[in-house]
Amino acid sequence: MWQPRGRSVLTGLLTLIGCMPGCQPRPQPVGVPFPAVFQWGAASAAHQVEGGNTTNDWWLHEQQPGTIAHGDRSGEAVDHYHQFDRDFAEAAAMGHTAHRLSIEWSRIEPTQGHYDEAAWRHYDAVFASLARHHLRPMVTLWHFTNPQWTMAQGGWLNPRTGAAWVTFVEAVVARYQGQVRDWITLNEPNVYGFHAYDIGLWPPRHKNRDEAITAIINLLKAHGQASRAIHRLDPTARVGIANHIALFAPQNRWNPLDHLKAYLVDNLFNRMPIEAQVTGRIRVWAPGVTSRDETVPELAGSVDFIGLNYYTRWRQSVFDSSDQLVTAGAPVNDLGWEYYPEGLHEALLTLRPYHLPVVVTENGTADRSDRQRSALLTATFQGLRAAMADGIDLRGYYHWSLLDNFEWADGFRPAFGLMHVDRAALGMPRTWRPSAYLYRDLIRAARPAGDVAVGP
Ligand code: IFM
Repeated sequence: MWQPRGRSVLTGLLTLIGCMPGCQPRPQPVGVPFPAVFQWGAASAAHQVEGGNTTNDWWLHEQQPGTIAHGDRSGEAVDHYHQFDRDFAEAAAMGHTAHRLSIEWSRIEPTQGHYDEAAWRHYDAVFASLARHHLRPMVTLWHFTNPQWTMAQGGWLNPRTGAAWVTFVEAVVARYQGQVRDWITLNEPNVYGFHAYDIGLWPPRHKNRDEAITAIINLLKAHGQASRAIHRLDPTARVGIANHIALFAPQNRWNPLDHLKAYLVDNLFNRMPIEAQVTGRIRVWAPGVTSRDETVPELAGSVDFIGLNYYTRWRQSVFDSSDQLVTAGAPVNDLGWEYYPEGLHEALLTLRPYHLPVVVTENGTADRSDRQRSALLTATFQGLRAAMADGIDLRGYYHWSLLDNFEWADGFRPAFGLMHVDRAALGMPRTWRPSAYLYRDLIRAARPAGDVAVGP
């Protein structure tokens, strides 16, 4: 079991003079084999692909003008609600062995305490389809959306939301244990907390950093309870959180204050949630906002693996209030995020101290032209092998995403899909992008001969 290690003054000083976030990993051999248990797949989330999620907070939010880029609304999304079987057939044809999806809480429980039988039957059919296509499910139990009734009760600022969600989690796990063993309780609680309660871009559109930290802490505490409940219902279950890790590096490597800013942002955004889920200790130090230190017994040892969502690196400067500056001259994707696939290896190395299995639960890029995605996939496979050579116990890679989808406040323009979706055409036809063929070939080459998809 991982033992908590305090971040010493020495560690802090080493960070300031040049390594930790932003340091370059050494070049690695390319021949490291992937273990037979390794899962290959793609990840998605209900609200971004299903369509028709009318009873959650995002649906309400989208109806207000000015909330989503280009006036988009999730609407029918990419109609995965009706086309899931065909979509899973395509994933299987790409050689995927697993698929990460989320169950929409607001569909199952549209009003508090009332579980919708048709919604259950829909997900029954989804899991039957995954099994038919030999795709091992990894199921996310909360991916940013909330039933509207929870928001009327104060959303994630109210610990009762966590208690209500744990009840939903118990119902889901009771129904699907035996079909599902890999559970992601929460997707990116850090991203949600800051977007919904600090930056104010996502519902409920608050602008208060202290509230953002409270929401993240309430999510983490609920995760701790959910993890206990899942293991109680199925002792063979494997539970994790999909943690968004962004790399934070100084804008000016000679400026110690830029290093300090990168260190503080990294600590609050990346390390705090991971340390909490592993050790049970929640330590927040946000100068000028709040500092918290509490121990939550349910959180200690609450994850069987660490989920990593990696996308990009952000520069930090004391002369700029933004914490999302892009490296000067660097290539960027369609959302203006630095294209930096080498960072996956760096992000994986930050997880080494926890001595737990790691799953890359998301990684990809917004690239409608598909000019960057193939190079990203090639670099990613090198990064995965390099991380394994460095001792990371890697168990899976889930590309974000199988299909183009609804990218929250950025709407439908950013295209993350291995498959392009023509939303304007009848039936929303899907087409493989060139990178989908490449991913298939990389998986083929990486899988040990004779390896078959492992069932739950
Ligand atoms: O689309 C999102 C997803 O919902 C969470 N992780 C990052 C993705 C790309 O921004």
